[in-house]
Amino acid sequence: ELQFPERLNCATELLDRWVEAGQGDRLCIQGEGLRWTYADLQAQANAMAHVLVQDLGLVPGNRVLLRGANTPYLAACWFAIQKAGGIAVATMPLLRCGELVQVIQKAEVSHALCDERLIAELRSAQAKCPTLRQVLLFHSEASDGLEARAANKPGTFRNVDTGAEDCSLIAFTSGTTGKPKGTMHFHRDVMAICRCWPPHVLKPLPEDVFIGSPPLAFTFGLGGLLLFPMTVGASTVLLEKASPEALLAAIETYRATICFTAPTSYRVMSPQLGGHDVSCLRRCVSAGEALPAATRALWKAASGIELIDGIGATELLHIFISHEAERAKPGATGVPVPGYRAVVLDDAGYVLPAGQVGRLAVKGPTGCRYLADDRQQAYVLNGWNLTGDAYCVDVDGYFIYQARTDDMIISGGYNIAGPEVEACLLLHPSVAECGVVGQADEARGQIVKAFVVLRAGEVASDALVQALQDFVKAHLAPYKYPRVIEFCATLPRTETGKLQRFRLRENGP
Ligand code: 3UK
Repeated sequence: ELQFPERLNCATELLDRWVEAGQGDRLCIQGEGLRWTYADLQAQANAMAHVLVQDLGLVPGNRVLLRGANTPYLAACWFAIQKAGGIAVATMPLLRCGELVQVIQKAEVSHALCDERLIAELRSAQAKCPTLRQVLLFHSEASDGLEARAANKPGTFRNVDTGAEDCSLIAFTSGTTGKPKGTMHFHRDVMAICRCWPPHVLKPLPEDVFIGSPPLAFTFGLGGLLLFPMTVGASTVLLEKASPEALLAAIETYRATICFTAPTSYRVMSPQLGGHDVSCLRRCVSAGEALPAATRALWKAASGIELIDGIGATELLHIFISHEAERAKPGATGVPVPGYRAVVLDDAGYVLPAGQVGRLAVKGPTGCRYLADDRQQAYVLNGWNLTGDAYCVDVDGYFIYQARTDDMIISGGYNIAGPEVEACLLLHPSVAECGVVGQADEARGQIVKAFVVLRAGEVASDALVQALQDFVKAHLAPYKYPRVIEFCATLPRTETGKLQRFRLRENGP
């Protein structure tokens, strides 16, 4: 059981603590040519907190929209909000006006801090958002921008004495269907994720240099690229653009040691590793979607590093099933992270024995609290979080991912998990990326359809279709083979690297 004091502010714990301990000179954040120590970040956040309180009239409990690509300034804004007792509502940089309106209305946002380069969509949203009283630009040279205002403010600030159960952030799910859901997380939740997965699984050192692609608006990025390095006094590199190519180059430039990104990014980086010196890397973390065994093998062969897989969810804030690098099992996500329990349930809610596929249920120090949303009842049952994933447990207690429960393909009475067929196709030397979905079929209800991106130099042909079908039949139960294969140049993915199966089902690639 994790214990927290009744009063707790995550900015005090993660940021101020280091300065108070005489470690303010340690390197904390790099990016955009900046190199901030812990003391630098603290001074920035303190001055910004004064701006929030004095100039914008922020009071504890106000919800503050944050909008920007990953930069040191965005991180300083995040901590300024925590210091002032506000609630951070970070948004993905690519969100459009309509999506911003939904977030602002749902979270009753009163203040916004927005990177000047992303202001256009927010300005159009503002007209439809009466709760939004104050919008301040950061990363800006404007005379009334955040930097200009912060320049006249003191570098010290007395953090608001927040309660451990006061809300620290509202994270929105990247939901592919329905309206976006806001998930509330308390200051103690922020500290809880820092005490579970990092010390037991990642085991970072104070010398580590973290890097990666997920936006800080995605809790995978917030934890991996900001909270976790600061838990041990390590440093982080925030990249505004983190395409696989840019990430690879940055790993080399910054001599990064711990990398966070999605499986697809490891697949794209693997063949390009030869052109870079990435001997600095010691840990690589994959999350966001299932890690196929072929991708684990590809990255290991290219870099020598065993990927650490982990399943997390916005509802649970961070990773709850994972494995230490030394305990990797190809095809398995891992075991419950210390602090969490996980079981696989049948439809009636009974725990299933090893080998049987059912619904994943998770319980731990963090959990789902949807903001004013009746979908809460469906996600949490008797304290167990139902993530919407189909899993089975093997005889060693490892959790094996199958599919999102609503992505299971039912063909001719068989249940088929698309990701299993994808993992198989990825073992074929011609395949770079693939997505497998169900296609409506009169005779079978659904049939298995694969969208395949070929590796450089490979050519699409009927013979290759046949070869891929035979390949699947030889590795998996033959009824799982894709009856239709369509070749394409790219697959539709979210900003977080997730395959958008609904788009494949509806419109194809
Ligand atoms: C899927 C995975 C298999 C799974 C996230 C790490 O992805 C994160 O949060 P989201 O709310 O999505 C949650 C859903 O994504 N998923 C994520 N990781 C894996 N499936 N293997 C994995 N390793 O369907 C899950 O229910 O966007 C990931 C940390 C924080 C996060 N928020």
